[in-house]
Amino acid sequence: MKNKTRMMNWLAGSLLLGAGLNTASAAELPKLVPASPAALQRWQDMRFGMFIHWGPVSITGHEIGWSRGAQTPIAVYDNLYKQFNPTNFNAAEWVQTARDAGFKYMVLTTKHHDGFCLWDTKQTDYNIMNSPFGRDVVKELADACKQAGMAFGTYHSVCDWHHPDFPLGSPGGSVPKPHPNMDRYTEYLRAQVTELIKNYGPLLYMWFDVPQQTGPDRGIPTANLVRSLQPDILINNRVGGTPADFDTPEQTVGGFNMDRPWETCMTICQQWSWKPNDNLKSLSQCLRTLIQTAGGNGNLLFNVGPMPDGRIEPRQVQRLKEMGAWLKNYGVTIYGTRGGPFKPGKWGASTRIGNRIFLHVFQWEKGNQDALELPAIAARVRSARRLDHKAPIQESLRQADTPLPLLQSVETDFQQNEEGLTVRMPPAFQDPIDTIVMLELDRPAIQLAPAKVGSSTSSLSSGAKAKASNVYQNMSEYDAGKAVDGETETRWATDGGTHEAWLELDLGKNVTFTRMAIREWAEGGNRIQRFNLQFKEGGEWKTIFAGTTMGPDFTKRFEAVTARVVRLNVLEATDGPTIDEWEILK
Ligand code: H79
Repeated sequence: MKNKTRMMNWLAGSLLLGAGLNTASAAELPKLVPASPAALQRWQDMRFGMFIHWGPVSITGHEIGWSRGAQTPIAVYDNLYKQFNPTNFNAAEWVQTARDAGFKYMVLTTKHHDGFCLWDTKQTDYNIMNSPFGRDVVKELADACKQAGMAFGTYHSVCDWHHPDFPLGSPGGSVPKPHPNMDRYTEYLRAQVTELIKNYGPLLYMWFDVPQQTGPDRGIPTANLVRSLQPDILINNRVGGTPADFDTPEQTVGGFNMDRPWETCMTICQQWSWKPNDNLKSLSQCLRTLIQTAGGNGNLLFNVGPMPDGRIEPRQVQRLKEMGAWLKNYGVTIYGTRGGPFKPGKWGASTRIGNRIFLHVFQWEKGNQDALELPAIAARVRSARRLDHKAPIQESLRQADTPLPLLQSVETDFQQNEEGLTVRMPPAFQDPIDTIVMLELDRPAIQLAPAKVGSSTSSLSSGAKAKASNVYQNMSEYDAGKAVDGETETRWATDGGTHEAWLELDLGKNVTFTRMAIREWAEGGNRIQRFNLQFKEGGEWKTIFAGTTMGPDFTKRFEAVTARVVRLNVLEATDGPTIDEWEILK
């Protein structure tokens, strides 16, 4: 969290810095030549790309660019290339790994902030041809991609903390250089971009990064140069001074957006370049990230950092293979689809294509473990089928009217009325990572308005009037309402040493409910030892349920109760009871 805030501040700072340097008025600014809509859609259809951060820095195991002048002294960092000899590098092998993982495109760091170039550039000697390896890595990869029908793109850092003309240096672009010349540097950058497109293209896109000192007066002409060299190329929003073609949320899944293309870039471990024993994401994390991204209508650019010997770390290859195995079966629900109409959330995500919606369910209803309640959509659901992949689904499934072979899907119970859609799934058929249900509609799914799942519609207690016997230090930050504000990050808390307490909700009118889900604050441990849940009837409290410990995952189903006022009585607690969220459900 802290790191993210730091990163945001840093990014905002560098953007301001770039904008501040722009002295031209808006009227004089060059206009960006727009992207080809067809090229944008082709790229969006790919959905899943492989990002590769590599260079001599992999020898140290520290972060590319950022470790220069930090963990590694500049004089040491800048000489690493003299030892860089990745003799096990095999472009065809990387591309095979990418194919097996289900990636549709590959993007390599041609030059990161450290300025080292992975291709045979004529613009500087600081490049791979002068390492003991002496092979043009960009060329070999671009060729291998072409051969395999894999799209190829380049990451190219706008800032260059190594180049003497670039005004800022290491560590982290924080140190001014003695003789900067931004005009000359811009020429250098454009000459390199030209080499990349002319000698290694056509490229899927150019992914620029960290446009320090680069406002629209420099960024837009660079983008237009790129476009003039290859009209159907795409450009990300970090070329400087222009959002260009797509947004690039970094290390976080982007927000649902049907209007503006976006691509999340994220590392398979924690570092961009290789780090020994880095924390590898679980298969569930990897797949759910991809699903949430596609469900939000974005692409995922998933990063690996190859080792100094030229191989991608075997455990990373293994994880990628697992993703590929899943995509072989379920790729039909990702590639070529668009996000929505149900917005991604904790519950899961949805994608759509033709007359179909694919529900990817991560979490079934609390206290109603076999159901998912979805908001109303303006289409009739003809059938709901669980994709059950003993056998791979065929590409033909992507046509809306293709009947599904029975082996590959199983009819699923669902109900649709004006209020919404309920899908039921016996727990035995729920997949621990992702249960996929295909809905067949009576019209094209893309027409449907985006709809939010859960919260306001499902919890009858959201926004209820709440009061409590005790609030921690009487602080509004911990008041009773925090248990029904729909946010698990906020909580109702009581003073330290409190052993008994109550929390009362006024739901505004009589409502009927059959379930409750309560999250006791996990970090406090199981403080609640004995409690009951009550409702008021004719001025008297009646008990719905009495329990002992509660914990962060308490759910209860009961005979329907109709009431307006309910309360939680904590009768015994080891320390002050505190509740993240109390949901009352139909
Ligand atoms: O190439 C990757 C990053 O090196 C680059 N973009 C991706 C694709 C990037 N450049 N700037 N930033 C990311 C944002 C700044 C992140 C930072 Fe940090 C957080 C700088 C200091 C704290 C990450 C963590 C780098 C050093 C520590």
